[in-house]
Amino acid sequence: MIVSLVCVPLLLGVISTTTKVADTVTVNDQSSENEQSLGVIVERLVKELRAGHRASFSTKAIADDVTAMRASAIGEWIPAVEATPRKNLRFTSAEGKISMNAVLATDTREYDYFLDAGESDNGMDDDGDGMIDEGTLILRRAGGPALTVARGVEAFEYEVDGRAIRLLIRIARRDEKGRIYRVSATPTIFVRNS
Ligand SMILES: [Ca+2]
Ligand SMILES: [Ca+2]
Repeated sequence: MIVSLVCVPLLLGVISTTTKVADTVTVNDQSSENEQSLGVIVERLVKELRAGHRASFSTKAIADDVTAMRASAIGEWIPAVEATPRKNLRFTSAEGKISMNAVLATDTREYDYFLDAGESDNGMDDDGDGMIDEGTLILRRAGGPALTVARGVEAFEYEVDGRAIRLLIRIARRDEKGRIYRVSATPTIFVRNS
């Protein structure tokens, strides 16, 4: 009897992690193109993160990290800090290789988010284009050049909690009439490898 009680939450956990990524995408208006591109971005991120190595996760140090003596300078890459929202992430992932074999995984992926010129991170639309705190999400693979993943990104944030990563991405688009469309995704990913 005790065994069956223990099994229920475990089963529920498995079901929730296999929920399709698309289910976590929400749209505030008709913007199928925007939704589709976010879906593609999130699907790739989820795959890469699932096949990632938890021990490889690192983030750029912020002022708090220097104060807490986790880093000697702001911007230095340090091991991921748990339970605090961060905007950049570097990790190695087995995705695209033999995804379950941690030993063969080598590719380093670095996601970083930069505010547009004219925007500051203050919850306001500083440059008057209707989008709030928008910026560009970039990806560097194996130390290569920065590739643009998406522009008009109003939020790219994640929190690490053990092997779980809670991600938030919100993308905004402005049509020719100046209307703003937003889509967001908030997947939780469980990293396979330690
Ligand atoms: Ca703006
Ligand atoms: Ca702003």
